[in-house]
Amino acid sequence: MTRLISAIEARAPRLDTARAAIHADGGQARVVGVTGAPGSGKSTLIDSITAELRHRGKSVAVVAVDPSSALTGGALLGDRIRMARHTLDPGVLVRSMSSRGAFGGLARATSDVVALLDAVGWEYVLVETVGVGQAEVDIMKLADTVTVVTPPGLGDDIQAIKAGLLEVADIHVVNKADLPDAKRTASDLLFMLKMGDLHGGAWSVPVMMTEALTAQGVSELVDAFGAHQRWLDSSGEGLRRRRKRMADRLNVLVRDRLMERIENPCNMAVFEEMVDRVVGRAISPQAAVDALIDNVRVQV
Ligand SMILES: Nc1nc2c(ncn2[C@@H]2O[C@H](COP(=O)(O)OP(=O)(O)O)[C@@H](O)[C@H]2O)c(=O)[nH]1
Ligand SMILES: [Mg+2]
Repeated sequence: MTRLISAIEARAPRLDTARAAIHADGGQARVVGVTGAPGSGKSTLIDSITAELRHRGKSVAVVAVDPSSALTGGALLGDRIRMARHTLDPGVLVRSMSSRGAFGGLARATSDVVALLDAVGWEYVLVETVGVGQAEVDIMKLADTVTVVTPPGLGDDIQAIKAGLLEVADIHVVNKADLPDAKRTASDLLFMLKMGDLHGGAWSVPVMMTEALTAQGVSELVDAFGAHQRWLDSSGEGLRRRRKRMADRLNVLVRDRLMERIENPCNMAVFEEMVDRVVGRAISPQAAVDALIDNVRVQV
């Protein structure tokens, strides 16, 4: 299992057969994304969510994705220690993913790994992303339910908004509800959600409060995952999202396949010459690309 995940991360060749099997068996897992600023308590919360789901008899795979692992190796180590109480439980699997070794992009490698965990029967797949920005938003696209975690005490400066995460949330969580300002942060979030009316009123995005360390509010949060799932199923939004996801994926796969079929993408001598000519402003980069592509032979 672990070796297969590693192979997928490294985009090993000859995975297509495995992929077909994975696809045929997939589509059962509940994929829940947990995102938010570093330090907001995502990992602690996932640990508590895992305990709650285990209590409800569900198997749980956790995928901790770290786009900047070179800088935050310590954070992942902390996560390992935090999840330690689950290590002897065969109903829990924890896997960390970093950009290192994930050729072709972390979002794609993560989506392959989640598909595999789904196919082999994990009932819940929880995806944590560390860091903020586009990489995080891309990774969250593979979740059925996106949970955005915000810590209190940031005054007017709500991090979810800074990070562009307000819009992607299906569920907002103000974690560290034991700290002052938690209520204020929650009401600020609610206010902004009302202003934005981001989901067109069809799903009213809840703002929940949790204390991840003591698991306060975690059972309610897990209930909210269920409510969101029921809404996805009954509204047709779940199917719409799955379709959109598959369309994106097919696009990427078609592009991959075409790239693989291109022999000698560039004759190095011609390439170097083009670089010189562009640097010397003899030709434009676009003209160089035209010339280089004329050199490409496509296998048919
Ligand atoms: N006071 C308080 N601290 C918390 C709570 N949840 C997490 N923390 C602490 O916040 C810090 C960051 O937590 P972590 O889960 O690593 O955050 P992540 O970077 O978002 O994964 C740790 O020291 C946790 O113990 C909470 O509910 N209340
Ligand atoms: Mg973490």
